[in-house]
Amino acid sequence: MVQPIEVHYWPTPNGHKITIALEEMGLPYEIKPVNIGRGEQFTPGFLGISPNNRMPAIVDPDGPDGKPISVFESGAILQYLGRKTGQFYPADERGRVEVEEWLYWQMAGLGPMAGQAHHFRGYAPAMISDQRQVAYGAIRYSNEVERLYGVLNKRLAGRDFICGDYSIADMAAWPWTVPWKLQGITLSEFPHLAAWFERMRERPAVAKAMQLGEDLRRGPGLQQSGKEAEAARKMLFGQRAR
Ligand SMILES: N[C@@H](CCC(=O)N[C@@H](CS)C(=O)NCC(=O)O)C(=O)O
Repeated sequence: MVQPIEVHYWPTPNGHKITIALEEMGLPYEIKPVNIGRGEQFTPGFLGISPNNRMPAIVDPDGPDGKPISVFESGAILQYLGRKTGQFYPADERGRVEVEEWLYWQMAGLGPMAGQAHHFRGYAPAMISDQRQVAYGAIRYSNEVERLYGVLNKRLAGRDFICGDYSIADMAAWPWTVPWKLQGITLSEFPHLAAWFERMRERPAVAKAMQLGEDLRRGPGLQQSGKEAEAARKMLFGQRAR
């Protein structure tokens, strides 16, 4: 019997990438929630598989040579799953390079920049009394995210998916475009991207993965009180080596 892949997960864009991939690939999996607002990313067990104290991470009991393997970093997980199943990650070198270009574009560009935009637009205004300090970061990262939307929009002109055929590059990028309003983006200004956004959203596997995230967030005992949300902010922001 195929044993499920453990998915150490919390419903954020980086987490969604992996549940989308697993749904699309038809692999059995089991969610192991890592409530990052409650500091579960710092437990020794989790750090053993994800030393950067970030989710997502997976443990595949049926790794290479049939032995278990753990993988952290969402891009590495997508590549691993793509290689394992031979799906959504071309085997030919040219096709693979193209998918990797856009996967790394997301990992090094869209994800981190959008993450900073979320921080400066969504969280910082309530945390910093001098709003001028917030403005510089908000403008810098909003501009960069907007530029990246422009790049992706151009790429998607005449293509249904980022690399033509649906691939792990789409699974990586799409979850980061879901909070477009929070990023200060007007989606209709990017028509090719907007069409792709809908194309992605309508995929049953994508819808299922997103619903799973919603259900987890609403799960019993998981809603945060105001105090808990504040404690979570303290936990998440201002981390240093320790
Ligand atoms: N480059 C990493 C980033 C992962 C990441 O930033 N995860 C965040 C949630 S989206 C997290 O686990 N944060 C916990 C923390 O900041 O302590 C990846 O793509 O896997």
